[in-house]
Amino acid sequence: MARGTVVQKIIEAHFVEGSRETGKPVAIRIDQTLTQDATGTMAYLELEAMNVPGVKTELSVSYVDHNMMQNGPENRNDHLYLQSVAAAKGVRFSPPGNGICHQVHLERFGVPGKTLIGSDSHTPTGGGIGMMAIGAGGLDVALAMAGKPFRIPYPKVIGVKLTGKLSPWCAAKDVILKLLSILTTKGNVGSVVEYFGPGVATLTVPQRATITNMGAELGVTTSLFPSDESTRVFLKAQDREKDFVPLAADPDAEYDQVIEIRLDEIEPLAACPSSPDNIKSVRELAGTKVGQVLIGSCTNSSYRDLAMVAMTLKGRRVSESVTLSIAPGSRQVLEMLARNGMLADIIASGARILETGCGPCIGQGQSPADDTVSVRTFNRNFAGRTGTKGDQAYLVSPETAVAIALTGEFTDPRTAGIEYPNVVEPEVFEINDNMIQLPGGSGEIVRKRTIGAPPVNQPLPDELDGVVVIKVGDKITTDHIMPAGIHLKHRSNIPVYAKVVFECFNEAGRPTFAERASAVRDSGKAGIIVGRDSYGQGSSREHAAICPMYLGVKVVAALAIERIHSANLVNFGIVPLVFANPADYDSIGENDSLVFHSLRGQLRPGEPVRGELTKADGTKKEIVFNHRLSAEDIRIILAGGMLNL
Ligand code: MIC
Ligand code: SF4
Repeated sequence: MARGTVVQKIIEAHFVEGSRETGKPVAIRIDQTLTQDATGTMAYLELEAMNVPGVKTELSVSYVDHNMMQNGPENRNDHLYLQSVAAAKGVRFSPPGNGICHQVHLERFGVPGKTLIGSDSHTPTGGGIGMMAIGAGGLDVALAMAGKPFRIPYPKVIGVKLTGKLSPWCAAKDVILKLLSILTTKGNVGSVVEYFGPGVATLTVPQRATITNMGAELGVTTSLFPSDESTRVFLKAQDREKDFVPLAADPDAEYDQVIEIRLDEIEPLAACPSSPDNIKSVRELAGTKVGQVLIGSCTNSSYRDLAMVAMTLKGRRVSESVTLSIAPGSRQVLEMLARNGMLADIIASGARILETGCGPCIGQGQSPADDTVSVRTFNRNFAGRTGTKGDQAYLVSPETAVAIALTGEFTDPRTAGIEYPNVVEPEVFEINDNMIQLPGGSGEIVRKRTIGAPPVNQPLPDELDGVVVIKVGDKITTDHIMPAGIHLKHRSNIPVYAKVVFECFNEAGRPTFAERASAVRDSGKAGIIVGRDSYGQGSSREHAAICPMYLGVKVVAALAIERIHSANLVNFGIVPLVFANPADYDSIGENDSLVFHSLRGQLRPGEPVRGELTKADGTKKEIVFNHRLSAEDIRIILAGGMLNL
């Protein structure tokens, strides 16, 4: 077990109860929460359902950054609900236009050594400033706002030792892409990545935040950096020096595993379609034609990133064969670029400026043309996430993206013949919090037609007569389960949103997943989803649990289920099971019957669960499943979900 690490110190300072043994549950006190609009409406509806009069955290902020297109009233209805519920419950509100939750939180609210949970998987961005920042489902965030501790498995600590210094045109993004090539998106559940070593001091807080942000793609609980002189400099520039506290691992700290990354050996990398760990060097891809370049997202739109882009574009023209669109991550950055003239250089080059927010990263506009390559500075390139079927999305650094925008093809920025711009970090950022609304007012909550209450589930039956509604393969992401893009606006209207569960697997001439699952439910049986490895990876969207629950799903059985998704399943009364014998995955098929006798009694911490499989031809077989459920998780599942408790 690791010793003397930063993460252990933060856990110790927030310890409420539980174990200090790796893998065993530990409950920690939560200082801060954040929500964004796409998951936030459910989180606050849940908070209301718990009858919590006001939040108990030190600081809670509700951001609007995902659903900002107003093609129909739904999104604006959500914003008004969020604004009014925040005012009523003691939560600060960051309206559309102020920026992406993670970037704004880092700039204005993050404090080293504090704990933060957010209803978004990229909450670990806060690890860049030395916070223990964790992504969770909306219900867990609502519980934290209600003053409840948050449970995690006591982490295994992966120490990443950084040495040396990045070379020109090689970026923080390349560091995390490198780590993704080593650790991949699978098998890291229950770990925390902690950075240490002499290379740390060479990285600024926004660079560190790029690295911890995309650590989410590793599937770890969180990633974090120590808090040092760079952290103090950043906080001072944000006029928040009083929030600085130093935080370092002990000199003789021990990690469960150590990986060394030499920053001077890092070269420009790209994550190729359709997984963030499908890494190649930009060198190898050189010459591949590109149709679209997008810069922004919570991973890469700090002042430094966009100033570097502006300085590279200055006096040049974006290639006629691509479109370059830039979505600044925060109003702070956009305002600074506007005031110092860099925005003019960007516009003059032919780039398109998008609204400050998530935008194309979550399929809100800018879908690429068919059969074209899209290059993005974002963190996810799961198939279809762009809004174009069969998309080819690559993830790169802003350095690589801007070189590609100028040439129209994959170009190693080191060989593009451009001088590396010398970005001077601002000594003072433009501080303007006038859009952050403080709680207070009449307490009246605005609830328009499209805001529905969270659906109610029944307690878990003892005899669970199940039918396999769908069987899917490896690495099924929450984007496969619950698509975003044009459907995102239905996030607060479960009956409508549930129609598109597993939409990408629907086939012409066959009832949809939603139709098949509701038919099973209406026949009095329980729906079962069968997955393979890394089921539910990606986002924190609890809709990937709520909507299947609404359609009558009671069990998800897979070879491995990702952390946040597994927690969301528990919160909504769905049993997450893991095949004890992986070969049994092959025995099961769609429409097979899987019966669990005395399931309520079978569910005990650390004990297997047995089900009886019956194939269409009548053959029977016993299948044994394991699970990682704690006594508390089981209590929640038996009740049919957290809200019933
Ligand atoms: C994402 O990047 O997929 C999202 C949209 O930010 C999600 C949250 C959501 O689905 O609303 C996430 O990462 O948790
Ligand atoms: Fe928004 Fe994309 Fe970041 Fe998710 S990953 S919070 S959609 S910018």
